[in-house]
Amino acid sequence: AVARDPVVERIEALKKSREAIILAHNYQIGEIQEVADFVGDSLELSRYAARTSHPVIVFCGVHFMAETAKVLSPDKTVVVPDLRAGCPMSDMITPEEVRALRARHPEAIVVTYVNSSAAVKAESDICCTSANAVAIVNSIPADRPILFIPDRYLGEYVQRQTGRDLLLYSGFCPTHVRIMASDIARERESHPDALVIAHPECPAPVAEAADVVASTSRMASEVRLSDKKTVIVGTELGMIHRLSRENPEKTFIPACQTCDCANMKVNSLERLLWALEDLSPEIRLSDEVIAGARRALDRMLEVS
Ligand code: CIZ
Ligand code: SF4
Repeated sequence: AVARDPVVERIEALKKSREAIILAHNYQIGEIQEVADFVGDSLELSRYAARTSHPVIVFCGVHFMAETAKVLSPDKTVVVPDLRAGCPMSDMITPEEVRALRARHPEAIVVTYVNSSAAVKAESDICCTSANAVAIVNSIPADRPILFIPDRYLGEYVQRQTGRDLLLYSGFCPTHVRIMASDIARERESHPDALVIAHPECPAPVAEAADVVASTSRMASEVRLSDKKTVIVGTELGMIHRLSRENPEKTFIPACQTCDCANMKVNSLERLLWALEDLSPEIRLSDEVIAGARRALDRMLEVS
C-alpha cells in the first residue's frame, strides 16, 4: 500500500468524528482539493453546504465565500482554515459606501457580485455570480438604472453582453488584472490550436482575446465538452489542478504564471487540520446580516 500523508489521515479521521464535510474552492491548492468532499465555485459550494446533513462545514476558500455558506446554512457550524484568507475585491466596498451610493441613485437596483461581504450583500437588492450576472441584469426592467458592485470588469463584461448601461463601481480583482492581452497573444502563438478561456474578472482586452469568457464552473464544463487538446487558462492558477484532474488527456497552459491569489493560498492542509481539531476559527454573523444577505441571495436563486 502507498504510504499516506499523516496529516491527511488525521483530517479524514477527524472529519468522521466531527461529522464534518470539507468544501474547497476551485482556486485552492491541489492538496486541499484532494481531501475535499466537493470542489466548486463559491455558489455551488454554498448550495452544497445548505443541502448536506452534516452539522459542521470546513470551508476552504476566502472569507466572503464561507460567509455565504453561513448565510445559507445559519444553523450549521462553518469553520475556515484561516480568517486571514480574505478577498481584496470584497474589501473594496463597505456597507456604508453602498448606502451612500443608494442615496445618490435612489432609483437604482443594486446588483452585487457574490465577491462581497455578507454585510454588503445585506444592503443590496439582488446578488449575482460570474456565471449568472448576465441573466440577473437581463431580468431587471429596462427602465430601471442598475448599480453594479463591486467588480468593474465583470460589470463592463455584463454591459457588453447585455447592451445595458450600468452604473459601475471601481472594484477589481488584483489577481485577474495581472493577466495581459499580450500573455494571451504569446500563448496563442505557441499553441495555435488551443482553446483560450478567461474569467470575466479580467479586463476587456483579455476577455476579448479569449474564445470563452466564463465562471470557473462553466470553464469546467466547456473544457470537458471541447475537442481541443490544449487549453490556455486565463484565471487563478488553482483552477488548473481541477481541470487536469477532470481531463487527464488534455494539456493546460496558464496564460500568466503570476495569476496566483495569495489569499486563496493562505489555507494549508495543516491549517485545515487545526480548524477540524478546534472547530475554530468559526464564521459568525448577526441575525440581521444573515436575513439581509439571504434576501439578496434568494432573489438571485429565483432568477437563475
Ligand atoms: O464565485 C466564484 O467561485 C469565483 C470567485 C469565481 C468563479 O468564477 O467561479
Ligand atoms: Fe478575490 Fe481575486 Fe482572490 Fe478571487 S482571485 S479571492 S476575486 S482576490
